[in-house]
Formats: sequence, structure tokens, C-alpha cells
Amino acid sequence: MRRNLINETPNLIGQKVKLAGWVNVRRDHGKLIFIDLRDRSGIIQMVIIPDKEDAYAAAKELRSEYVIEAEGLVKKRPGGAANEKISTGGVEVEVEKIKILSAPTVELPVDISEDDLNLHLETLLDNRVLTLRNKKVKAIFTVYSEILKAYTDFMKAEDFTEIKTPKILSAATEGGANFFKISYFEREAFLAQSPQFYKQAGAGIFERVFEIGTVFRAEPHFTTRHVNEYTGLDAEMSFIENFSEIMDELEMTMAYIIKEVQKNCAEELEMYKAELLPVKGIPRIRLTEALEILDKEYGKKMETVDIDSEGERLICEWAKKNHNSDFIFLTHYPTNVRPFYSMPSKEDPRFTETFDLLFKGLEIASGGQRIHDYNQLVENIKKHHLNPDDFEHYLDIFKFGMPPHGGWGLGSERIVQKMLGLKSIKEALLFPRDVKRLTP
Ligand code: AMO
Repeated sequence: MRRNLINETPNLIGQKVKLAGWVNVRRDHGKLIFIDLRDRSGIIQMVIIPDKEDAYAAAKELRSEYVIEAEGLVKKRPGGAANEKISTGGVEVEVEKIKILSAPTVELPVDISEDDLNLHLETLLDNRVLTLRNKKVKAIFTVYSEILKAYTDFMKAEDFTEIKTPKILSAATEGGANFFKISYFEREAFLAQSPQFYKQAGAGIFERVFEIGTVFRAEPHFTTRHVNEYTGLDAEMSFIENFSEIMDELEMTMAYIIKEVQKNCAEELEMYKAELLPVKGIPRIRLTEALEILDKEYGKKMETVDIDSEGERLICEWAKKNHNSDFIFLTHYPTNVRPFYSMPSKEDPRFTETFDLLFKGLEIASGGQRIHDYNQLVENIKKHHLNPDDFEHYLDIFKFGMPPHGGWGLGSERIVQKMLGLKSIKEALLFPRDVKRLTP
């Protein structure tokens, strides 16, 4: 008999099925044993009656997380007993046979059968292989997978070529201190803190490139929005006239991602009571304008021309109130807070043709137009008090003719964190790495 998936059962009333999965929970009511069985497609109630002697004896042994195979008859649940909350809530399986495939060898450290786990973050992460099995926790990664798919599909539809760039680098090139050092045979090497230079090289080859890749950041942060290893959704595009075109492309990308998640992850969004507005016309304001708004409307003053996390939260509140948008672009960051490769603004070179994209209170992407002229780039490296000799290989890209170009880096985990309203970004990684955590 072939295995059926749990979500097929509502269409198989009156038929025999073979299911396989994990015991979510066992409940005994008088002589009856109830098992909630969980597989990749859902959860279903199974009932075992004493008359089925072998199955009943096996069922008495079962505890949460036993892995079993069960055969039985799909029945419609009596009216009052239906569970409206789940798609399989109207049926149950009357079990005839149970085969135990594997049993836990230890007491389970946490109970994961509840809808809402309500565990402390550290407990949730310490027991990750188990807590990830919880339906609601697992749903985060169903949404995450949909985001990755939507990003790939949209980028390809827009004629971007998918690339993979090296993560082991010979030098900590971008001049930041946030590189992890590793030993590479006889030498020292560094883990890439962005695919920046290679995606720009890619834009000089394929015109349009995108990458879904690991990013390593040696930042000693203890926040709800930083981890030390994350997955970046990067893009770079050539022959742009100005950096608005990059924002246009990113806006269309986000609109597509939101639409796809709404279409394909309705159940997961419902579990998190997540509300997503359709993306149409993301407001774009200069950073300096945003700072004025913060000052006037929220009484918040920044010491320098930059924005902090509270400012990001408030300006998103403003965008929601005034533009009915979950997103806002802040543009024209000052030169001193942007990397040396950022294109200075023509009208005022104290500022750059760059932007951040904020979503529900948090920066999820940075991007902008890059300097594509070799000499201008060398000068700008010096202006940033860096040594052009350290950028020999990067500068090669610009020696051979480079079109005007620009792009963005999007933090994939921050998107899912904000979409589902997760308290910490760490909940959006299967096995997060932070300053203290290198396991599991
Ligand atoms: P930036 O450093 O702003 O830009 O990074 C881009 C996006 O990556 C995400 N991000 C992080 N997510 C989790 N943990 C972290 N520690 C972390 N740091 C950054 C954020 C951020 O917006 N090269 C440029 C991009 C470009 O200009 O194309 C860059 O790396 O969502």
C-alpha cells in the first residue's frame, strides 16, 4: 500500500489509508487512545479502539515524537467533534495497524505539541532539532522557502543571471572591521561580509546578476535584528540612468514576494496573525527629510545625519499612517556613513545616490548606484582614508570598461521576521549563530 499524506485524508472518507509521521501527542479517553499524527503536510487525529488488539497494544507504548506508520479507515468526525481550525479537522482515522519505525531514546526536554510554544528564546534555540518540529515554528520556514522561491523566480523573470560568488577572501577588502579571520592552509583568509565586489564584477559581465548567498558578519551585536551569519538576497544591474531605477526594481521584487507569500502561505500567515498590505507606490524620502519628520512629529532629534533603530521604527509608523505603506525608502545618505564605492550625488556631493529600504520598522535592504569610473573610484578610496593598493583586484573590474550600475543587498531573515512579527531575527534561522551561540 502506498503512503498517503495527511492532507489527502479529507478527500478519502470511507477509504483505507497508510499514513506515516511523528506522534504529536497521545491522549487517552477511557478505553480509547487518540493519537495526533504529524507529517510534512499536516496533523490528523487517529483513534485506536481496544478491539484492534495489536494496534491497541502498540498504541499504548506510544509517546510524543515516536515515528510510526499506521493503516486505517478515514471517517468523517461527528459534527460536534470537528476541529474547525485545521483542514483535516473534519476527519479522523480509525486505526487498524501500527508499526513503530523509531522511538526517542530519551525523555523529551520540551513539549512541542502545543500550538503556541511560548518558550524562552534560548530554550527554543538550545533544543532546536526538536522545537523546529512544532507546526507553528516550522511554518516560519515554509514562508522563508516561499520568499526564496519568489525572489529567484522574479529575478529570473527580470532577466537577472543567478551567480554564486566566493565566500573565502584573501583580504578584508571593504575596509570594515567586521570580518571573520580563518586559517587557509599556510595563510590567513577572511569570510565574505558581502558579495559586493563580485556582484559588481558580475554586472560587468552579465549586466544583471543576483545571488542568494551566505554573509558573515563579525559584529559583536546583541540585538533582535543581528546575527553573525545570514543569507543575503543581492542584486546588481547595469546600464542604469539613475538610482531610482534600482529602487523601482527592488519595489517590484518586494511586491512580487508579498503577493506570492499571500497566495501560497495563507495558513502560515494566519497562524501568526500576519497582515501584509499589497505593495503599491513605496514612499521615497530623503534621509534629511525623514530626520525633520522625526523631529517635528515625534520630537526625536538625531545628533548626526543618520538614523537609529528607534528612528526607523517611527518613520515606518509615519509611512503607514500617511501612505498606507508597510515599506519606505530613505534616500541620499551622507558620504561618511556609506561605503567608498557609493556614487556621490551630482547636486550635492556630501550625499550619495544610495537608499535603505525599511519594512515594518526595520531596515531590510541597502543599495544604491556605484562609482563606475576607475579614476573617480581611486580618488574616492583615498577620500575614505583607504589605500587603493589594497583594492587591486577590485579595481581591475573598472580598468576594462564598466557601465553605470547599482544594486542592493536584502536581508532574507529580516523579511520573514517582520512579515510574521517575530520578536527576534534568530527565530527566522534554522540554526542561528550569534556572539555566544555556535551550536546546535
Ligand atoms: P548592508 O551591510 O546594509 O549592505 O547589508 C544589507 C542587508 O543585509 C541585512 N543585514 C543583516 N541581517 C542580519 N544580521 C546582520 N548582522 C546583518 N547585517 C546586514 C540587512 C541589510 O539591510 N554591500 C551592501 C549592499 C549593497 O549596497 O548592495 C551591504 O552589504 O537587511
